Amino acid sequence: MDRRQFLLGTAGAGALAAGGYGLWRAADSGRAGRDPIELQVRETSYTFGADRPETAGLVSLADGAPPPVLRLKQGQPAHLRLVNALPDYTTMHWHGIRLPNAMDGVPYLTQFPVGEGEAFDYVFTPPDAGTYWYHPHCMTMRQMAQGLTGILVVEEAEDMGFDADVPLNLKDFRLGDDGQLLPYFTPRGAARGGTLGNVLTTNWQVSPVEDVPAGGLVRLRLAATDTARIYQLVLPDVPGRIIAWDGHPVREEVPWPTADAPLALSPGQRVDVALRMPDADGVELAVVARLGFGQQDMVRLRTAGASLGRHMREVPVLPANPLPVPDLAKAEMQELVFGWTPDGSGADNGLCGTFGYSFWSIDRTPWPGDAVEGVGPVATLKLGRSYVLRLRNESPNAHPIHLHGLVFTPIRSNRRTLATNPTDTVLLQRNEVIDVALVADNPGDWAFHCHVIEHQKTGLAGYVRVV
Ligand SMILES: [Cu+2]
Repeated sequence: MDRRQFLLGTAGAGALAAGGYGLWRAADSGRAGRDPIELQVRETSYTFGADRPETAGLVSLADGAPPPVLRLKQGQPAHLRLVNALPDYTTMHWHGIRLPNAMDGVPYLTQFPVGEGEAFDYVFTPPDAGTYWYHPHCMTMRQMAQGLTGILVVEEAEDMGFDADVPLNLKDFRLGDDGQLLPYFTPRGAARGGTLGNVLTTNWQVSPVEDVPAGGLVRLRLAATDTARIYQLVLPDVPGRIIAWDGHPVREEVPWPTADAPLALSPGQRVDVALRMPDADGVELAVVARLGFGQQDMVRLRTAGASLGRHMREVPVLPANPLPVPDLAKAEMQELVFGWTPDGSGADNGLCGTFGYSFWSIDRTPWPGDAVEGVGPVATLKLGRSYVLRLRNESPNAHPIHLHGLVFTPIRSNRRTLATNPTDTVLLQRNEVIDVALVADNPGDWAFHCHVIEHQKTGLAGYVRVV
């Protein structure tokens, strides 16, 4: 079905999505009769600390609380029913999960926007374990700024034997003195590195304290779900190791960050860290974000109880995910250029929101909008073939480039040595060219965009077709 047929066929799609379609998928995957996990998107209010007024107009899946950590099992079918209780359209995207195209949550490309009072059933079986996340892909700028981002953990089939598992959702809010949300985006921010928030939170808390077992092995799951900020992180000075990057167990070591060389975690990226906590009770250690001026503890880990006496050598080697291996000898190269192409017209995103202007482009063409018919893919890949995509950043800004539905591996950069770990989101620094290798093993139209949402929504978006 092409985009035009899809648009023509949408009259009944909402009802189908709410009723038969998802249930048919569930039955098809052998899970009929098991209840779906219901995720109700709703407005809520919340207080970001005792010294602040309550903030209204937030969006979550829970009342007075951040969107929950969702936990699925590798290789087991999941059925997530999105119910929209907002007076606005939405969809949900499962960032980094390799799933059927129809479950990917991209408006007009893979589904119709979900209206107020409507539902959509997302049914898929996550093939890969690891740390992923979810966020809307319709009214993305507004709803993410309002808080609708959450961590999605896909647990390994076997218990990995950590003494604590701590998901940490890093996300800024942009609040005025009255505690209320400031405008979600600015033309100045959209034209540069994005509009940064002024309240840095972890799981919607400012510098929260997490109790973890003394002498224990702790797995941190850090996810950068902000719309703009590239976090510069320094990890506690204890024995530890980076065990997974963007969901997948690392193949090549990622250096332990230091104050001089912090770990850059850009919008959309995740890192899993194993730490061996000190033996004494009541010791506090921080994960620190270094800022332009000063720094902030993103979380304080506090040891509790008698030492468990664990050893770093007991940290398991995470089992490799079943990823396809690109055949570099046969891979065809395609180049994609990310650049600055200002344009007074905004994208036509139908029911999913527009800024009214464009600044950015792929191959010098700003994305005309999710709802525009007849827009072709930025690349067409043959199913099952290997490719090298040359990602060329012609702009002086950094862009975390995200590809849906497929996993790719950065293999070289013109500016630095890269760890060649499989990913779904790679940070292209200013004027950087990175070659990434992939196997086009998942058919469909896969959104491909910058994860600085102000860049995505002002032109730096497109899709890759796998047929
Ligand atoms: Cu960008």
